[in-house]
Parts: sequence; C-alpha cells; structure tokens
Amino acid sequence: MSYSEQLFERAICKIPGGVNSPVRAFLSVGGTPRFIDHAKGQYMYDVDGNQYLDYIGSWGPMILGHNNDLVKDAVIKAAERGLSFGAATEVEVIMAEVVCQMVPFVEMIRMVNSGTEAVMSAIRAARGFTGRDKVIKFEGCYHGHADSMLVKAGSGVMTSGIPSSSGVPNGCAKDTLTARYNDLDSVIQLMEQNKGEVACIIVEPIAANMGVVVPDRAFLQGLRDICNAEGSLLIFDEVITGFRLQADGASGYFHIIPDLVTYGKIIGAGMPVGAYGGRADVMKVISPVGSVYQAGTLSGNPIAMAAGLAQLNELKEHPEIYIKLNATGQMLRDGITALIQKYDVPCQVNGAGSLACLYFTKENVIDYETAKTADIEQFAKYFHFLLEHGIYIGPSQFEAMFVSYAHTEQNIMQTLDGIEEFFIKIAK
Ligand code: KE4
Repeated sequence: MSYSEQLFERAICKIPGGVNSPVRAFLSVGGTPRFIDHAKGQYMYDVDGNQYLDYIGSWGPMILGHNNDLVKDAVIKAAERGLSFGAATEVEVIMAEVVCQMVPFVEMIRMVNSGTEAVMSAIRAARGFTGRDKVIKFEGCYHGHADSMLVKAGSGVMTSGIPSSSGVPNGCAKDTLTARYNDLDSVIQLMEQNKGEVACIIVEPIAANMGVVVPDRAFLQGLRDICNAEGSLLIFDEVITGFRLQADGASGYFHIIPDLVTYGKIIGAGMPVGAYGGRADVMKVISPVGSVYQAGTLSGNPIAMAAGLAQLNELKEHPEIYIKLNATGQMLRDGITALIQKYDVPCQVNGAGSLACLYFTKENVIDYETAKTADIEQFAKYFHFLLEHGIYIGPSQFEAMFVSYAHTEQNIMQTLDGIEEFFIKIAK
C-alpha cells in the first residue's frame, strides 16, 4: 500500500471525505488522492516520491511556479517579525497601493482571507449600496461556498453532480437568480421579472469552473450596459483571472470595467488571501466608514501580504512574464487542437492566456449545458492515464489546467506526447 493510500485511510476517519476541500478528493475520477510532500517550480512530489508535472498550481496561486524564491524569502523575512498583530501594518498599505496601481479602476480595496469571503463581502457591499436584495449569477460559475452562491454552481458542486448544495435555506436562495452564461436574453428576462430589485450581476469574466469558457466580448459588454441601464452593479469575480491573464486581469483583457472586482489565489501567492474592491463610492459603504459590516481577524495578515506582494511586484515589474506565460498556454492549446484534428476524437479545447481545458465532447462548449455533455468516464480514464505518466491535471472535467511561468516548452511537448498517446488509445 502506498503512503498516500495509508494517509487517505487515516484521513477519511477524521476529515469528511479525507480532504479539506472536496475538489481534491478524486470524487469523479476515482482512485486515491495523492498526498503531496513538496513542490518546486512546475513540479510536485508526492509522499511516495513520485514527481508530477503540475497543471493545478494550487488551483491558480502558483503563477510563478511552486515555492518561488522571491515569495519564500519574503515569507521567511516577514515571519521573523511576528505572524499577526490584529493591528494595521505598513505592508497592508503597500499591498493596497500596488493593487490599485496594477488595476487602475480599483480605487479602494479590502483584504479578506479567501475568494469566498471576497465574493460574499462584495455582494453585501452591492446590496448595501443599492438597497436591493437580488443577485444574478450564471449556471456553472463558481464563486465560493457562501450560501447565496451555491445555486447551480460550478467547480466541486458541478463535479459532485449536485445541482446546488443542501443546507442553504430557501430564504437565502430565493434572492439568487441564475441566468445562462453567454446568453444576454436570459439576463434581460430576469431583469424584467425583477425590475428594480437586482443589486448586482456577478460573473466570472472567463468561466473557469465549468472547465474553461471564454465568453464573447459582447456578452460582457452587454452585462455592463444592462447594469448601467438598471442601476445594478457589475461584479467581475476575478479570483482565477485576476493578475493571471495580464496585470489588470480580465477587465484589461476585455477592456470592460466592472463596479467591483473580487480576487484570491494569485494575490496571496499560496497564502490565504482574498480581496474585493473597485469604485470608491461603493467601497465607502463598508465599515468602519459605512454601514455594511465586514471584518476578519487575519484579514491583511502580514505574512500573507508579504507573500502576495512579492508575487504581484514580480508580475508588475516584469510584464514580459505574461508574454512567455500566455505563449506557453497558447502552445498547449494549439497542440491539443492539432491532436484532436489528427486523431478525429470527440473533444474540444477551450482556454485563454495560461488557462486551458480539454473536454471529452464533440459539442462546442459555451455554457453549463454544453459543458455537461462531456463524457465524465472518458475524462476519468484520461486523468489517470496522464497521472501514471507523471502529469497531474485537476481531478475533474470541470476544472481548468493552469500553466505557470515555470512550465517550459519541453514540458508542453511532454504533455502533448501524453495526450497523443491517450488519443491513439481511444481513436481505435
Ligand atoms: P476560495 O474561497 O476557494 O479561495 O475561492 C472561491 C472562488 C471564488 N471565485 C472563483 C472564480 C473561484 O474559482 C473560486 C475557487 N476556485 C476553486 C477551483 N475551481 C477552488 C478549489 C477548491 O475549492 O478547493
């Protein structure tokens, strides 16, 4: 029995499903989750000494690669001064100033401890600012596990096959309206049925929790126009796309400005950090300035800020990183496209920048319904085939592949060779 299997046997006795986050549990692909011992650059190493070329990157934070020396050194240096004070620190001011420099439409920002907390707080700010209760989200988009967001959500909710979560009171879910991604008519219909009641529309500007779905720009522009016309706020959930596509994220990539934006993952460089920000007039409803309460013992934690700041400064000062990173992502997607055509397999590849997803369906994946046509069993075989070949992708058809700055062209060729071997098996 491998040590991962031994650890998993122990874990399931004390932790629900043996994991501290469901998506790690190999639920939809089967088998034993690998317990990771350490990681560096583009590689992870499990407790049995197996090396993996990693396309999870901690689900996004590791844009520079695992255990980046600049980040590690910043954490060690900060830790020597103390872990947490429950009082203001200089590093929080610098972090806020750096984010506002990198994303000019962000006039004010508040640090929290996760993407979930960022989304929960941004929605509360929108409700406080507009005096309205209802929220429009999109089927297949995942915005963390706050009650109001667990309605037709993506990521682990979609992977587990449950349409929504139990434990969410009807009183809460009734104010969450779900529209179809890439479909403005479904939004217009909801707005007409709930005239003057919608506080905000929250959207993943590139949906990366039903695989990866890059919307038409006109869809996002349409949301912007609808919010302007209806007096609702537009929230871009950039927990994944923020600081990944380019320094100013998806808002810069599409040239569309939301009223609020949420961050996570990259902003903490692997430490627990989320953030929400945007228009100063909206952010000023947040306590202690305004009447919308939001707080957190470890919000703006100095160690986490040091980690995030080290990563953001590297990205800010070396924009050429994005050129190489996005070219590597493009090389992966182009290679997969060529293999799909060569072997005529019923697959699609979606993505942008350093994000990619190979779907096992012949449908063009543009939303939740088309994403759900994917052959989950075939994906499970693909997942384990790659894992046995030392390539670790997310254990779910509905998660993205994350390319890091540490991934080399040779790594991409190795990955494409693995995918080609699998396609040869299934093309017969
Ligand atoms: P966290 O609370 O997990 O930090 O962030 C929630 C969240 C919010 N918004 C978007 C767009 C997100 O992708 C996420 C979290 N992403 C998943 C991966 N698809 C986290 C992985 C997990 O749940 O373990």
